[in-house]
Amino acid sequence: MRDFWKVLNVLRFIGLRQFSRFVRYAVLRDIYNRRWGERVPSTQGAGPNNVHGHVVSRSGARFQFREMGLDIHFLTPDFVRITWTPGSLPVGYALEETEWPQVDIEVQDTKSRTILSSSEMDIVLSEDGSLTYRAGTGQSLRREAPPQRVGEAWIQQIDLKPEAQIFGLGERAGSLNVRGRSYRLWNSDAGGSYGPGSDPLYLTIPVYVCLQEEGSSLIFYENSFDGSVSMNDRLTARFEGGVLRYYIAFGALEHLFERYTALTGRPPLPPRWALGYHQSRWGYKTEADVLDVVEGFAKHDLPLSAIHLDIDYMDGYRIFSVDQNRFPDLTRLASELREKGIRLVTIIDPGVKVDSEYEVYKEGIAGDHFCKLPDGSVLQAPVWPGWCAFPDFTSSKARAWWGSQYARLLDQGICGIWHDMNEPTTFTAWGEMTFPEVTQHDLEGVRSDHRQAHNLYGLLMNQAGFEALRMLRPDHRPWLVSRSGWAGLQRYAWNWTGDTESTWRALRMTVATVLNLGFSGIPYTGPDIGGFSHHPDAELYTRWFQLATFLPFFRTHSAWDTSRREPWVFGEPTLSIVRHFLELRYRLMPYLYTLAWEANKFGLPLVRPLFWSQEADSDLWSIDDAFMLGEKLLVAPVLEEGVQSRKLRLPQGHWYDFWDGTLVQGGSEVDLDAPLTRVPILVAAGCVLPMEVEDRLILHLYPPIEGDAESRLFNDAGDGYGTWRVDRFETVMEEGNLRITRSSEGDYPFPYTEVELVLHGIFCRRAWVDGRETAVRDNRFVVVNFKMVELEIEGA
Ligand code: MIG
Repeated sequence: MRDFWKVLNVLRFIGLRQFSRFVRYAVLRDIYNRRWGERVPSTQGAGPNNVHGHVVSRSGARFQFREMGLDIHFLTPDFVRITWTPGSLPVGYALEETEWPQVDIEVQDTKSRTILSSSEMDIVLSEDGSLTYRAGTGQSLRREAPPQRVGEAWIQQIDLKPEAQIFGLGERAGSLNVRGRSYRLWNSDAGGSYGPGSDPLYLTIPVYVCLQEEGSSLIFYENSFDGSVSMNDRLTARFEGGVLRYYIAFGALEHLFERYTALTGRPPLPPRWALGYHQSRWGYKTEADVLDVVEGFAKHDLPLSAIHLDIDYMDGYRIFSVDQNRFPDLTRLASELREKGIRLVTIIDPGVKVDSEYEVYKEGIAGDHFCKLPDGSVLQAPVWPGWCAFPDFTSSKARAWWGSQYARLLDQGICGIWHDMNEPTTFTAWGEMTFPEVTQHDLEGVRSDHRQAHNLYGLLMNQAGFEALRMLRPDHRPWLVSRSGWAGLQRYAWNWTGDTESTWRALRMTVATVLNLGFSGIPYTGPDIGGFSHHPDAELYTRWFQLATFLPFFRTHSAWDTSRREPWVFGEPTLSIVRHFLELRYRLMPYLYTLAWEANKFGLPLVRPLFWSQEADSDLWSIDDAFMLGEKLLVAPVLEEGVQSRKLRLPQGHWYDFWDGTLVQGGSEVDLDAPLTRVPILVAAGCVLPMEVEDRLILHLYPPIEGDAESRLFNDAGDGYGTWRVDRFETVMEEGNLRITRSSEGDYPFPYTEVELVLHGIFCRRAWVDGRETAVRDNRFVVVNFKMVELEIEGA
């Protein structure tokens, strides 16, 4: 049934003309899979059987069972890699090159079990192959039954504590806590429109965080095969091939992220412009369309950082080409926009049109860069241009060739690249919308088929793109946004959440999707504002826009047959509200950019759950209609139609209302005012929130109620690889006096000519900057390059 709707949706975009190709491809795909697919005899599930002996190795130990091998390897004393064999090893695409130091371990044998201990945890292996992990207090944190092997597939079962909640698994359409159902690990096109419950989606990652009272853990399965994770009383993970390899870390959330991103990499700093607003639409077909949009933004006084060109800019959907009638001089257009501070971004799909006159196709054939079938013929499948061939991104040679093509666009002044259809997706009348399973892949010479390469395809397309941009424009930071990917995507690209439906429930689900992507190491993502597939009304658009203002990727986009969605088409009051939030986004840039630096430095996501620093408070665990933007801002978007206020259970501590500065006591449920013009935002007490208007920095000070707090501000040139600086602001409240001390690090000169300090929630009687008294007006005063500010507070 779901297939039927998918096909119908695809037809809507494609028309009947292409449809015969989809039938033909579906038939061929099934024939190929039948002809060349190995029938693995599906044996009875077998466990490891009794352990025969072990050898202690560097940082771990290896065990031999009758049917399986087990390798336990500590990367750090609290981070361990487990590998059950037999099977093919992963190629390592997910991993950042990291040298892990040797870890001292102790091995202790008793009659029925072996205990491996590092300074931070014990792993208890029973004779039958079950594993128990104990950390910290010595309590058992995780218990794994002996794995089972059925044919080439692995099945693992883990006990879950009744209160345990699970987060992550990549991109998911549902609630924040993913426990209670089954999810597939197979990157898939949602077919033009999806809402809550749709699974799988474009970007699956076998990683999850388990929150339970005894302490949290993170598990990453380094296995790219088709698989599933289902969770009820127990968690069952299944992978159709490979070795069963996984990494486990224990500890507080920040620590788990630190470990996972040390393993799979941290996102590089984006160019600063990418954090601005992007306008897109499948349907900006010509230069005139683009100029019209740009003019509209200028006329309505709306800031804009980028315009995206969807597939219509190409000549017959030929990748890396430009339609000369629609865009007669892309170079001129790009440079004209660039002068206005607007970047052009172009879409790139992996499918290369089969066309003997077309340069890219000819080169791909000549260089042997395309995916093939077992008989050595090039795989062909239909996508936008008709029949296409597809580069084998699992070959470094193919990646380098593909990457060299980006010069064609960069040379014309394109500043960013948008990767679509890289699940990979092919059009088909029925069945899986992807390559036949028997498609051959190089996998750096290991050679395997699509069952192993499928989930890696998008990741590696981005690796190719990222490396190309690094090489072709060495003084600029690459900016790519991708629909698909896998573990490690964060090293190369941002993500967007694909073809969401234009409904309130889809808006509601977006918060959980973004949070779970963050739990999966993908911090930069965001939705198509207003939803992709249909027409939002003014209220839905406004609420969606308001939410996205506080998400890393801030872009409006929609399908070609939806009505136009530039902010002004909705008239007033939408236009003014949107303008206000756009301005707010740009004012928040110093804060956002500092979060980007934190993501790069420590692996922390920009958007975090409410329990981020209060894990012990289990009442916060399942809140997925609000989030933290960094450590200091709590955003409670309006996700329901027609409402003017909303409730929220606040984390502990003290908070200030962003809009009027009132102090709000945390730890209980509050009612928040939310007229259409406003999103409830709370600021953590003690925060110095950096905002900017042109080259003026405004430090908004929200005094601590007791004790001290630290805020950071990161600055550099906003692109390239030059010097940087971090300014730290420490706020201390002491006997009615408030002190702000600033310390700086790094060589980049302080970029603001003027700094203003604005106090919230208190009344300031007198102020001293570096010992000199300064005039305070309306709780504001100007400071430049201060080291210390002291304030005498009214009524404190
Ligand atoms: O088959 O390029 O998710 O953002 O506008 C649809 C056309 C292909 C899907 C993307 C969407 C994009 C559309 N693409």
